[in-house]
Order: sequence, then structure tokens, then C-alpha cells
Amino acid sequence: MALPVILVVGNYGDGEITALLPGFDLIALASIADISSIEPSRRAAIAAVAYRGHHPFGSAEMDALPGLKIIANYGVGYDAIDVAAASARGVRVTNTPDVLNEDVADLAIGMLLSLNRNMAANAEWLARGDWTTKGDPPLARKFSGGRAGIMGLGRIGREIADRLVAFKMEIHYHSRSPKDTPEGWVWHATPQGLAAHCDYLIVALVGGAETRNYVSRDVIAALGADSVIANISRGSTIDEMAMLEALESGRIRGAALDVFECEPQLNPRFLALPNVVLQPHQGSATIETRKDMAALQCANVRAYFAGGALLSPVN
Ligand code: 8YV
Repeated sequence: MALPVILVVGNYGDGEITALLPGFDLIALASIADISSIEPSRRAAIAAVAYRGHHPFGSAEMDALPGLKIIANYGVGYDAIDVAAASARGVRVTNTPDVLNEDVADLAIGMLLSLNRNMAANAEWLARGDWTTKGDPPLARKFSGGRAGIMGLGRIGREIADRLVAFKMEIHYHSRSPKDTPEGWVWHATPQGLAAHCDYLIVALVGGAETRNYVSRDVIAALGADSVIANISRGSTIDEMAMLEALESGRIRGAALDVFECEPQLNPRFLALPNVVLQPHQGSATIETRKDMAALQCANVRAYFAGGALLSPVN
């Protein structure tokens, strides 16, 4: 009997995916955008896609794969995949929740500490020899004890909030409805309400059409002049133009950003800013977590073909 054919999309150099899918016929493809490069009869045999990427995977791509049964995403966020189109075709979708929560939360805290304590500028100060010629660098800003505003208290937002408790922060959050939280955490019914009550607005929303520009121009306007925005979710969740204007004019103090609207392309205006910490979408990018993500992605594929329950189904 022919082995089930799996299309492995994206670069898994760090995930050892081949070893996780024994007994399958694997086809590698750099991007789903290149789907038509696979010869039609070979394409028709593809039953599963192990998907890595942020390029849209919609109806057109699914129609190019008439034998498709399951898309197993490498990542918790599946905004690139048109889940409604998949469901309409009877195609299952899975993601990799939870295994990356700690890493993403760690990076949020790391970026905020780096921004507040001028760590990059201070390292340059030292490397340039300014410490010996000019003395100490300018003073930084205190991080502990501030007011945190978590936009989206899902699994990752909660990990971030839990860490900020150790920094003695007041925890404010906004989500559709109040969550079961430790005593004293303050729920805000609107994103503007949250923005008006925090020093650090930390965006941990899911991506997708529903949250596009959720941190709108109005929300940014509600932030105080001493506040900072952090984003570890998707660039699409923030009105990037409004945020750039606020940073350039000093209407907010700074930003710590791991994700961008048109990544990997970056609006060059970000690079001219002195008050930002920028990362190239590294939230889940540790050896340990990427291994766990690949393991969960492939466990979903194996479960599907073994006729078992999916581990982390989306639809
Ligand atoms: C990416 C992520 O998937 O999990 C998510 O939603 O954004 C990341 O973990 C990662 O860049 C792999 O492509």
C-alpha cells in the first residue's frame, strides 16, 4: 500500500521533522505560495500538510490539494490558515498551543527589561569605551512596581501577567469578559479603558481579521506619555502607523516589539527610533520549544492517520 503523502511546508532546520514522521512519503516545499510547482498528480496524492509559515493558506491553496485531509500548523497562531475554508472542505486543522507559552512570556519580559534599563545602549556605551572617557551612561527607568495592562488574557497573556506579579506590578487586563484571576487583578471592559490605566500595554491577542488594529489610534491616544507598548502576538493587532507616530512624537515612551505588520519586512521608520527594542519574531524561538512544537505538530498528523483523537484540534 502506498504511504500517505505529507507536504512539509517551511524550513524545519531547527525541528527535525523528518524523524518525527516515519512511515510517510514526505514532500518538502519552502512556501505554500509555490504549491503549483508540484506536479498535479503528485499534488493530488497529498493528504496532509505540516504547515510552517505566515503566507496565507486559503481556498485557492486548498483547491490545489484535492486529497487534503489535515493541516497541522507549527505555531499556536493559525491566522494564516483560512479555517472556515478548511472546515467547508472537511479538512481538519491543528495548532501547537501551550508548549510555547513560557518562551513567549519570557521574551516579553526580557524586551521590557531591556527597554527600561537601556541595556542595548549601555552595552554600546561600554563597547565604544565611553565608560572610561565619559563615565556612567544616562540613568534608565525602573521596571518593578509599574502598572501592567495585558491586552488579551489568554494562555500567553496569563503567563506574562504571572511573571509581572513577581515584579510587584499592578495587573490590569482587557478581554471579552472577566476571567478567573488572582484577587486584585483589574478587568477593563474596553481596550481604551485598559490603555488609560497602565504603564505597559502588553498585547497578547490572537491574530486574524477580528483583532486587526484592535490597538487602534484611539487606544494608543488613551495611553499616557510615560507608557510603553509591547507586542508578542501579531503585527496586525496594532495600528502600526499610529504607533509609529506616537513613538516619533514622544507621545508614548517606547515600544518592545517582536512582531510587525508586514514582517519580515520592517517599516524603516522603526530603525530610526531610539526608544524601541525590536526582535525578529523570536517568541517561540528556542531549541527546546521548537522541538516541542514540531513534536506536537507531528503527533497530530500521526494521530490523524492512526484514527485517534487529534491532540490540539482547531476545527
Ligand atoms: C511561529 C508563532 O509559528 O506560534 C505562533 O503563533 O507566531 C510562532 O511560534 C514561528 O515563527 C514558527 O513559524
